[in-house]
Amino acid sequence: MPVPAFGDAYNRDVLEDTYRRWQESPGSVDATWQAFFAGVEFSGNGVAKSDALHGDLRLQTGVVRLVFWHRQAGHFQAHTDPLSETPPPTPDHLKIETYGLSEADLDKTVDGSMYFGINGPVKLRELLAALKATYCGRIGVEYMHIDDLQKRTWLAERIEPTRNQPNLDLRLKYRALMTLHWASLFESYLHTKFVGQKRFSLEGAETLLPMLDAIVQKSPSLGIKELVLGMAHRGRLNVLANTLGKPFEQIFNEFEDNYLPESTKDGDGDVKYHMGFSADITTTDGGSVHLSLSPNPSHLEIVNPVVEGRVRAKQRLHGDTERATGVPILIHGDAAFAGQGVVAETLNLANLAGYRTGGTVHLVINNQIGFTTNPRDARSTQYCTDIAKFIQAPIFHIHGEDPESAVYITQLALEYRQQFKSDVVIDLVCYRKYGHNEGDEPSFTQPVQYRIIKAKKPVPTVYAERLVQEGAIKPEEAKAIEEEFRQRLDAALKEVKSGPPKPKTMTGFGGRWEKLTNHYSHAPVDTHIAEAVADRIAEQLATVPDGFQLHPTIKKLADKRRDDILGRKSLDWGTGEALAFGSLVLEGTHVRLSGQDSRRGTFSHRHAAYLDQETGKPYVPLAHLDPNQAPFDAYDSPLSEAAVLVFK
Ligand SMILES: Cc1ncc(C[n+]2csc(CCOP(=O)(O)OP(=O)(O)O)c2C)c(N)n1
Repeated sequence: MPVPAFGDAYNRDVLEDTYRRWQESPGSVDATWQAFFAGVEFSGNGVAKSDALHGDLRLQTGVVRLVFWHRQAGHFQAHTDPLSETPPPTPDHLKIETYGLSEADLDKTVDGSMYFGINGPVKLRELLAALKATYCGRIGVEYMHIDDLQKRTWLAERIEPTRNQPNLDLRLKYRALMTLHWASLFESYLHTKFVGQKRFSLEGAETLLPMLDAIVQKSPSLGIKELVLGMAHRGRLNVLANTLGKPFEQIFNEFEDNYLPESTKDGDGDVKYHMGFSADITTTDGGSVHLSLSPNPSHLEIVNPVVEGRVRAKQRLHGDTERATGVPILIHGDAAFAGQGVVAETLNLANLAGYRTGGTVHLVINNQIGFTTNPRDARSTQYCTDIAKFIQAPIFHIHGEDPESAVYITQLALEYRQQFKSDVVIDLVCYRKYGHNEGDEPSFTQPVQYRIIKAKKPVPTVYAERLVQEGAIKPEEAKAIEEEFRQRLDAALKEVKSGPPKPKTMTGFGGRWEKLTNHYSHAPVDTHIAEAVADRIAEQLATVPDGFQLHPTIKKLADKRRDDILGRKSLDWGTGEALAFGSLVLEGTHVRLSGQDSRRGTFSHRHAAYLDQETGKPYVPLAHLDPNQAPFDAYDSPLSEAAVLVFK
């Protein structure tokens, strides 16, 4: 059943006219109206007489509008902010009075079948409770901006019957608690053992770890073999240690006064918040997934297109034309996601033939502050995630102290990515326990917010108490997780303190990168090609498939290129390029051109793609040189000046 596309601007004349037409012949009106009038008849006990019509219409129209507006705007009332004890007040969109309904209507039976999971008659009170639970709980859902009905329906079919409530089994609850504790203890350990050092603590946003864990754990069952992560400073050390399994010893070593970063290999003087890492992770049920965290510079969000480019390249190397096995995961800060232009540039690449990666999972650590700037001074939008709406990504807002909702929505988001191969966003609404870094005093600039934050219990404590209260775990079990983790940290620190100063261990380039060196040479390279190769390219440039209607001027140009090469005459720039590209792909090197005018060439000199003058279909001669050649791709690209540079 489609999600009804009702708005709220009803016109009585249209309604009555459509109703009359439906009475005469139900098939003469569209399917949504058919369902609507069936509901009207139903609530009129099957006697939708003309004089009863308006009363029934009022009720059923109200129902339809309530369902529509909860889907559309329920997130405004969702309780997602852990710094607020109460949910936001009910906006007018969600009040029954707005739709001409009253308390007296709540016990009337209405047709609830436009809501998934209620198939038919239901008391209005019950329908409203279902809507509130689904759309106004601890998860705010934005998906009505998605035009694709299939995607919208897929989401509604999942979140409505379940009332969008997480239903984690005990094992998953325990795992969520464990990863929360890891996140929190790791930070407090660094805080006490390396006093005064910057670490860009994750505290207040610990729920990020159960979310990442949910992605890792679920990946193998969805056919995902590789995750490429990109993130900035916040929580990076924590993610390195607890998600990617970078040895604690290595991290502690980098904090030591006697750490010698200059002893690393050429050009790798990275600081610890910028370093990349990769690891193969075995999941609890024996699956395997490769994780890499991209190195990043200080420039916030610039890592986004790098990650996309890496994933795209990996997909090509693995022949993954479905883009199903490698998934980009981008972790953003709220201020950076809303503020940095490269975010928009990268999102704009999401659906382009030359750049698609089959969808990115975006996780926003929304700690409701950027350095010392409040959200109202940092963006003109309601949410820090609004930028993602232009690519029609679904957006989920999650209460940062509700790890179960976070895990459940993360699983759903990953399924959505795999199902539709498109982007999805999760906005983790949380807080930042300290200042921007641990040396900053946040109450200089946010006195009220930090009074609330200082009074808060750590996120794992809140969750552990909840689990104890519901009888899922015993208090000793939460303590045991802490104790076991602390011992691992102690052992690692002891190891670091006991030895001589250690240089950073370089993981280096392995596998297909083994031959890569950092040394650049200006020595001339032999670029000669055999004459037979040049002739073959020449013929190909002037050959089109049977029936292909080449523009007469381009035909002249193509023939001249062929004749110039075959005649060993001097060549123009475009012909020289064609010989270079053609010979490279024949040697097995992939050639990829991207830029706004890549196919024609800025000076109308390239003509990498010929266009049939009748059908507009392209034909790329250099892609048809030999069945065994490497690909030749020329993509006309967005007018991007930053993202496109880092996307190889
Ligand atoms: C392009 C760029 N501008 C400014 C900075 C300096 N800077 C580093 S972190 C930060 C605040 C980022 O806020 P947010 O994205 O909300 O992340 P948070 O630190 O709150 O986790 C700023 C301004 C930077 N690193 N890069």
